[in-house]
Amino acid sequence: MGIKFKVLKESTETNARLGLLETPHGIVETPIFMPVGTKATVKTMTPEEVKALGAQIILSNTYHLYLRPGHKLIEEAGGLHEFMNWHGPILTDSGGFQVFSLGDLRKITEEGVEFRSHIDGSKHFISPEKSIEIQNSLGSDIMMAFDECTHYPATYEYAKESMKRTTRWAKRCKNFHKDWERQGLFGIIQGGMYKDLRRQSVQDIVSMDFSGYAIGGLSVGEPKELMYEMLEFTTPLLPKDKPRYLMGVGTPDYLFEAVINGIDMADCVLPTRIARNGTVITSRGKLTIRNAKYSRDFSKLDPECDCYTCKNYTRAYIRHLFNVNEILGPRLTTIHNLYFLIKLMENIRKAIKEDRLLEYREEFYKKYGYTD
Ligand code: PRF
Ligand code: ZN
Repeated sequence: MGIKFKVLKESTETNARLGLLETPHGIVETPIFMPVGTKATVKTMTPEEVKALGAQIILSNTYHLYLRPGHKLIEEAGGLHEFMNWHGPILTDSGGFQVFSLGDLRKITEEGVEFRSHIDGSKHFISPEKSIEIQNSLGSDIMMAFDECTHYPATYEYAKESMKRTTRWAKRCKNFHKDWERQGLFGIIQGGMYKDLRRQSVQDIVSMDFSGYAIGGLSVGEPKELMYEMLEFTTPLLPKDKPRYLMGVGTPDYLFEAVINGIDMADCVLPTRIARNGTVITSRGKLTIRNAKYSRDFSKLDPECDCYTCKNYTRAYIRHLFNVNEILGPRLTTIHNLYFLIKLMENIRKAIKEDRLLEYREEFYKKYGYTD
């Protein structure tokens, strides 16, 4: 069965597409936003709640699960789906990005990356083969190739060396993976902020024929305009008949621009992370619920939202929960933020279907308060 992708409709006014992504654990409508469950849980939510919000696929992380509880333990449990009781599609990131975020704690060689655990300092080594071995044990529907997310800024020389290494690692991942019926594998495009390197990366990675393609190394601290420029340059180079995934992007404006350029999938920890410190995404922009001005505000978080939180609770109540450190606070804001982005993508799919994506974007930006 493996991974199958079907484009249902191409937008007439932009490069956006409407599609269906078939995985061993179910079908995903694209474009889609994937909530992040790094450590085999979307923080504060049960899988049933995540599903009820409308999530169709979640993302989890090789690096974190390898360290704790260990991929062999998860394999013993019957795989990640069984272990965490999420029976829909799961995508796992390869660990590359997380290991590279460790800074001084890691050393890159041709063979792979040596690093010290951020938990207890113990020494580990992840190679492309090891990353696939771990992801095979986890049993995710979609695995990611082991890559190096080139830091920003990077010199041309470094970005090139790093991109070439990512290509060699991708080849090793591809050769090591055996059961393509049970698990798909996506290749990752790198190349820093250099167009010719991006083009080369696309050429080399696409020639290996993966189940889908991800654009990595963007939204890593570069100015927004540069990120849009690279996105606009790189996405159209990817094959039309395979899913395209923009890694680590999840603010409403980035999601709009990604979809308009032909991206089918995106993920981000942002909505869940900011929810836990009391920041809420609404149709009128972001708000910080701890703010004193909400102490007697008995309206809902977002006047236009019909999530469980907005149907039942007021800003004043949620502010109170955060003020007294009650655990229900982060749960309610997480529900709202995830629902907001899932609903946004649903609206985006509908707008593509009805050929009014640009109109919808304008309407959204006006309300949200984006000036550009
Ligand atoms: N590579 C991997 N995961 C990622 C990234 C990447 O470049 C990014 C960059 N935004 C987020 N997550 N493997
Ligand atoms: Zn809501």
